[in-house]
Amino acid sequence: MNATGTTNYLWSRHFAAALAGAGLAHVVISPGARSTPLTLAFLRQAGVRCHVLVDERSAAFFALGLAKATELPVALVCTSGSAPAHWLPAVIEADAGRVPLLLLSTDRPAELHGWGANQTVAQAGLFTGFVRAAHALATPEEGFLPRQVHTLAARLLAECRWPCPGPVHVNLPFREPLLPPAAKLAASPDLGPVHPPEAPPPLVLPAPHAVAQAAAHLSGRPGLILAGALPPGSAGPDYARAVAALARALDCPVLAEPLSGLRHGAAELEADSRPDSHLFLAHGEALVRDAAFVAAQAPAWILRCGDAQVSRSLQTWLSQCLDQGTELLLLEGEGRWPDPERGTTLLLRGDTAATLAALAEAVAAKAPPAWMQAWRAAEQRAGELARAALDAVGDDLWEGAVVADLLAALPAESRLFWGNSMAVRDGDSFSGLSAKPLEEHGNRGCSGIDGQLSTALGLAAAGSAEGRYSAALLGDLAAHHDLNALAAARELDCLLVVVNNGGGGIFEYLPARALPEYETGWLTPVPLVLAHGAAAYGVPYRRAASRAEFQAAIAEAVATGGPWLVEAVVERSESVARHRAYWQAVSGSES
Ligand SMILES: Cc1ncc(C[n+]2csc(CCOP(=O)(O)OP(=O)(O)O)c2C)c(N)n1
Repeated sequence: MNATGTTNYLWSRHFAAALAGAGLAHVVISPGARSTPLTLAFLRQAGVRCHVLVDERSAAFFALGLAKATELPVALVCTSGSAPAHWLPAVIEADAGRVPLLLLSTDRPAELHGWGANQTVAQAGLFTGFVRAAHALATPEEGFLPRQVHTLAARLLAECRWPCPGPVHVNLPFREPLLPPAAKLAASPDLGPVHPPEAPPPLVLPAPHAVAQAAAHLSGRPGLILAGALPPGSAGPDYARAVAALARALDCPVLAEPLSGLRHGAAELEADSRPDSHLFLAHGEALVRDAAFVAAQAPAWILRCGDAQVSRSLQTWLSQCLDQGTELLLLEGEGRWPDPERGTTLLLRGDTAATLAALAEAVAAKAPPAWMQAWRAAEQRAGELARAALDAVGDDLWEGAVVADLLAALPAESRLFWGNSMAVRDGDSFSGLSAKPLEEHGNRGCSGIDGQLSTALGLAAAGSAEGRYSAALLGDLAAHHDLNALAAARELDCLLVVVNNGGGGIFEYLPARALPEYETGWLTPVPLVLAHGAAAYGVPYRRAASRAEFQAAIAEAVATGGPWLVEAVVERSESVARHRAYWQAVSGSES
C-alpha cells in the first residue's frame, strides 16, 4: 500500500522537475485531495512559482494572463470532479487566442469510473475540440522509468507551443494512498539527473518563390498592411521592426490594431517620431467611416497579419474592398486560415516577423507618394477630431477621457489589459500612438466578458515579479462576472479601472436598443456596489465621477502601488452622444 503513495509522489516529483527543466515557470493550483501528489511536487519544485486560487474558473484565466505576459506555457492543477470543468471558458479563449496552457486535471483510477464513486466523472475528453492534444494517462506504477516521464513532460510543453500555440490537456489518475507516510515525505527523494529533451519550435519561412510572388503583388501598387495581434511569443520588437521595414519599402500605411503592440513605443516610432513620417496609423476604424475618403483611397492590395480587426467599421470596409477586387494577402504560420471574409488571394505560410522581413527585402518599388500622403493626412485629421472630442467635455467623465488619462498615467513598460466589450473598442478609438512603451493585451480569441479581472491579475502577477506595473480597463458587468478574482489581487501592483455605465453599454449601439425589453434582456444593470466588492477582498478603492477625480484616483494608485480598484462612473446617454458625435465628425458628415 505504501508503495503506491511513494510511487505517486516520486512520479509527480519527476514530472514537476522535468517540466521545470523544460521551461515551465508558473503553475496555478486549485486545492483538492486527488491532486495532492502533484500539488506537493510543484510546491517543492525549485524554479517553479506556484499561485494558489480556489476558484478554478478564475485560476484558468489567471494562468491565461500569466502565459500571455511570460510568453511561455503555464500549468494548471486541480482535483477530480467538477473542478476541471471550470477551466473550460479560459481553455476556449486559449484555444482561439493561441495561448499555451498545460491543463493537469487529476482523477480517480479507472476501476472507480462507472460505478457511482464520489467525485468521479468522465474528465478525459472534457476539452475535446479546444486542445492541441489530450493525454489520458494511466496511474503511476512502481518501477516507472523516469526517462519516460521526463520525455512526456518535454513533449507536453512542446505541444503547447507548436505548430499552433494553445492548451494541452493531461488527465492524471492517482490511486490511494496518494502520498507515502509523513516520515518519507520529510526527506527529499534523490531524483537523479533530470534532463528533459529539448524541442525548440522551428522558424518557419515561406519558400523563396512564394515570397517573390507575394512581393510582386505588393510592389509599386497602393496597398496597406492590417497589423493585428499575434499570439504570445510572436509579437514584440521583431514584429514591429519587420512591419515597419516592409511598410517603409512599400511606402504604405500600417493600420495598427489596438492589441498589435504597434501603437505605444513600437520600433518605428523610436526611430523617427515626426508625425509626417509615421507609417503606423491608430485611427483606421475612424478613417474608414468617411465614405469620400474610402472611395478615393481604394487599395489594390491588403496584407493582413495577426488577428482579425476589433472594429466593426474596419471589418465592413475590408469586405467592401474585397467585393471591389482588392487582393488579400494573408500571412499565417500556425496552420490556420484566418479569413472571416473568405477573400484570400494568396496565403503565405511562415513565422510572421520573419516573413514580413523577407518580403521587405524582396519588394521592388514603392507605391506612388500621394497614396501614403493621403492616409497620413486623414490620420492626422482623425487624431485632431479625437482630441477635440476629449477637449469638448471639460470635466465630464466618459470613456474617451478615461482611455487618454489612463494611458498618460501609466509608467513606461506597463502592461495594460483592454477588457471586452467597449473598453477595447474605446482603446481602439482613443488611445492613439505614443512613444511610451506599453504592452497591451486583451482576450479577443472569443471576446468573452468572463475572466477579465482574473486575466488582468495573471498579467499583473508576472509583472510584479519583474517590477512592471499593470492595469486593466473593463466594464461593470465584466467586473461583476469575475469579482472573486480580487482574491488574487493582494500584493500585486495592479490598477483595475471599472467603467460603470450602468450595465452593458455596448448594447446601446446595437439593434436591441430599440426593443421595449431592452433593459431587462440586454442592458441588464446589476446592483453591484463596487466599493463593497473591493472591501470584501481588501482592495483599496476610489470612486471617480469627474475627470479631475479620475485623474487624482489613478495618480494615487500608481504612486502608492499595490492593487487598486477605481470605479469610473460614466453617464451612459451622454457617453453614447459623445461617441456618436465623434464618429459623425470622422465620417466627414460635419466637415
Ligand atoms: C461570457 C460572455 N457572456 C456574454 C457575452 C455577451 N456580452 C457582450 S458585451 C456584454 C455586456 C458587457 O457589459 P460591460 O462589461 O459592463 O461592458 P460595456 O458594454 O459597458 O463596455 C455582454 C453581456 C460575452 N461576450 N461573453
